Amino acid sequence: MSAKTPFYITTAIAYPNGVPHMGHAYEAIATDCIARFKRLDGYDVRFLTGTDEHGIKMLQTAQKAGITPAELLDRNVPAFKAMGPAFNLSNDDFIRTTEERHIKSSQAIWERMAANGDIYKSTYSGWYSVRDEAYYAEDETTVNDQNVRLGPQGTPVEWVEEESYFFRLSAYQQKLLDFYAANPGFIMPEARRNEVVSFVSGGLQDLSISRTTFDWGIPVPGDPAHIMYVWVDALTNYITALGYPDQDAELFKKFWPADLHVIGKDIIRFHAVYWPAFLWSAGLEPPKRVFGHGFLFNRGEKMSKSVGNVVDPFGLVETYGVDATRYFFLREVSFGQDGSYSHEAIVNRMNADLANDLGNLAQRSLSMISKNLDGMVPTPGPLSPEDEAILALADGMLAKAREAMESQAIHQYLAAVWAVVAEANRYFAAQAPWALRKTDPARMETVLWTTAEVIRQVAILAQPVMPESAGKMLDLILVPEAERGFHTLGGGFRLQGGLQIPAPVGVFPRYVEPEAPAAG
Ligand code: ME8
Repeated sequence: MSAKTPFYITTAIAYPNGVPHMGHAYEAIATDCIARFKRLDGYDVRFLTGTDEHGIKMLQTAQKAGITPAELLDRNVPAFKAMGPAFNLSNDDFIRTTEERHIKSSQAIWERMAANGDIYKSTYSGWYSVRDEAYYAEDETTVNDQNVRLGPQGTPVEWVEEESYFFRLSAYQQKLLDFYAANPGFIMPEARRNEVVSFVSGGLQDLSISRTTFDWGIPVPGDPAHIMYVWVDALTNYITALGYPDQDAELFKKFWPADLHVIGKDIIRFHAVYWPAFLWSAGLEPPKRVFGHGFLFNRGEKMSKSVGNVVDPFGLVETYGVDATRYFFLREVSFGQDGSYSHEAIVNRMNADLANDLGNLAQRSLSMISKNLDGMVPTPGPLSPEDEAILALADGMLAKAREAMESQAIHQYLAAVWAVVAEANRYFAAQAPWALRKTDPARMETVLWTTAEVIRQVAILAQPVMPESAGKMLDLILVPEAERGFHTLGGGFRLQGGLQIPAPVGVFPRYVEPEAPAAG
């Protein structure tokens, strides 16, 4: 049995009613970065992503295209799966809600909730947003100047009236409020928690959890005229993938409750209100944390398939490369807040932070080792206060990064690492090892060793955000696979002198604008 602490992390499962947009890729990249960080920090990580394939939105999109929902899935799901290799995602599983394992699991959780007395049949009449796949109370809607009624997310709502099963959500109001109070870290960031607490404090209505007017969904056990409300089925994906309803399944025992559901801020209510209530009703524990990240805007506008201003995430990777794309979004956008991006902003980060600050520092210091020391990593002599100072900063990065990542502040973890990169550049310039070559070669060796040791620690810490490039940097200084974990950070471990390293190759290409075609 492994002694590692388990860590279960998930993304939302996307609706494949179109191809993936940058918002989907952003969520996947951020979640992947957290998963990789935890793995390198010694956790036994399980990372799940997938697609949410039922519901009226999927059905209507298919109908509009003149195809069946199954054909719509065949068209779009491959693109969601292709995000894995394109963005270098390290997910352990990819769940599709049309899979047999999931149908079984959704019906099982329904039966448990029913057995607990939380499900009853009645008639629903109220507002429904197909785009959000959400029911809204009348006082959450507004009517715009074109006389269209909109839900709180700005999407149109329609009047629904049909026989429906209900979940006794109202019975869980106090339990939820007590739970939020006892677990202040359950909903993050704080602004999201406040929203949810105020929503729940305002009173909870029982929730309609089945539909009869279409059939693209999972049949309700014992009453197949009803299909489950898509969110009952969607949320259940997180336990299906661990083997539910088999609660003795190895994965379930090890990984439930989940440590972290990473989702967008628009779907906090489903995860922080409905989901814990469903789980309690079924006799299961709620997840430990729900993190609602912000929205990405391209030139200031929210991207969505329905609005049509989607920027193809695969195109970004082709243009800038996977690691620069990952780095840009995770460094530039404060995780939890909205962010925007543009070509200029990406190129700026790529050239300034990656090619100049980190890439040049590695290239200049390692090529000096290559040229002046025949590629032999030097053994340091006595350390000067300047060497001690930069090493202390490098040794301090892990604690700062961990602290930031405790609250999913990915941008702060990266800022802490790049602050050391900036300081290492100042150190390198001030020590001027190229000048020491003639005057004090022993001192030059110490400066080059110190710089290489800082680069080693930076590269190890850069792996979660840029797995490929950081790996290449570690290859340059011959760090073996077993020494790439965070246990080698913080000063208890040092780069050994005497290694024969290859001549460095550039790891971070500079972005150069393609030349305009010559006139004439
Ligand atoms: O909500 N910027 O699916 P979805 C950042 N199937 N994130 C964005 C975004 C943007 N512009 N647009 C969407 C669903 N997202 C459900 C989830 S989970 C059991 C079921 C995020 O395809 C969004 O917030 O509409 C969500 O977390 C994810 O992308 C999938 O959105």
